[in-house]
Amino acid sequence: MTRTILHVDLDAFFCSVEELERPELKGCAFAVGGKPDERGVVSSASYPARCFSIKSAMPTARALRLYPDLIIVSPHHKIYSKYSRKVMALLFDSAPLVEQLSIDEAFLDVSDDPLPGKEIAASLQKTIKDHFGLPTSWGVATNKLVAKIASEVGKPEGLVVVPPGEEERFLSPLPVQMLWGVGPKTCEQLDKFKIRSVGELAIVSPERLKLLFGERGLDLIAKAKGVDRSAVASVRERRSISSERTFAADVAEYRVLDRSLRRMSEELGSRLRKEGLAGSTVRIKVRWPDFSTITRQARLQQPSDQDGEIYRAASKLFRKAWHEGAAVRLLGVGVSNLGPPARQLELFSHSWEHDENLLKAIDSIRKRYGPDALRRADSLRDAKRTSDSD
Ligand code: DCP
Ligand code: MG
Repeated sequence: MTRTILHVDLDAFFCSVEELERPELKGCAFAVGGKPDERGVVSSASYPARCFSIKSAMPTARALRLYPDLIIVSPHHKIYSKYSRKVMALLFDSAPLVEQLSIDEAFLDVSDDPLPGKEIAASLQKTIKDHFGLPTSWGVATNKLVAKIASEVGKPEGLVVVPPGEEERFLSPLPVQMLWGVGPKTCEQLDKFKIRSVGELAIVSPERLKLLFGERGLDLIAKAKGVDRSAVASVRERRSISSERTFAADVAEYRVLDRSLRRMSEELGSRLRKEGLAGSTVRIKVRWPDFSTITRQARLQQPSDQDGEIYRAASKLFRKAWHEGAAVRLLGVGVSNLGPPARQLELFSHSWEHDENLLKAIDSIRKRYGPDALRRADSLRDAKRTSDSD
């Protein structure tokens, strides 16, 4: 059966919310992000700012060099979450299968709806604009891969429909990096063989690509042909939570880096417990002074919401990725594969209960007196050297 999948992504999300709160920003070149003198980065760039090549993840200082009159707005994460929840609630009420991908994007499977996908998307686009004042872009296709790319292509306030059978033709002229799973590294490798467009990738012989990328090569060809059978998994909850720190000055001291990992793990554990979630994958992110970034991840034996377990996994990953004296610009810890905590399994064999009561007490103190009210003694020292960029 041919499926009808919609993908929606809010346009310049953080900026659009700021415009609602401060209408004088409308039409201006501005960016939501951290301060340039604290080595902040751009989270979201308004479309007028994008005319100056300013984009997400770029250091604010660099964005200001590109356009010195750029307005920098400090982020207000609580308000963005509030708007995100409202939009997502509307989407969850509008289709039987909805998969929230991030704070501002989701897939909807409307295969069983008698209305054409284009009409459903147009109507939701209008409702979101009228009710919440937020612009969105929509992609309509027979699968998630193509729908996501279609919404990207139409930005801002686009609605791009790829009819059944047109997937490969639609993707063909686009650059390979628009395909899911084609990161800078893969792109670089493909570029060596002069494979730059999706169409060029689609016609490479499977044997050749298998030699280059192993089994993944075949998956790449399938993607380039617009084939994707993955289902819209109706998950409302968040898929991962993370915390990052950009150091005010690069840090090469293991003691300080490790302490930072511990603080972030404590923060994640707290957030997980607050939401009644546990994660079974722990990830670290390390950005070096030249901006190259690595991520490493490990699976836990069972889902956890415990600071100590997150920290131990993160610390182990970090020790493998880092070598003595290497300076670090940014450090991050994330937990994914979220679900309910599986702690009851261990109830009789471990000191969880003790830990859990202790952690509950810590959480309630932090709730009343702020996140810094209670910390492990060793995560307090050098705290001043870091600035949050979560
Ligand atoms: N975000 C962030 N840091 C990044 C990327 C994104 O903080 N490196 C945040 C800010 C964005 C929001 O997530 O507003 C959504 O990310 P998108 O990639 O969808 O970017 P935008 O919504 O800002 O722009 P677009 O119109 O391209 O979707
Ligand atoms: Mg967006």
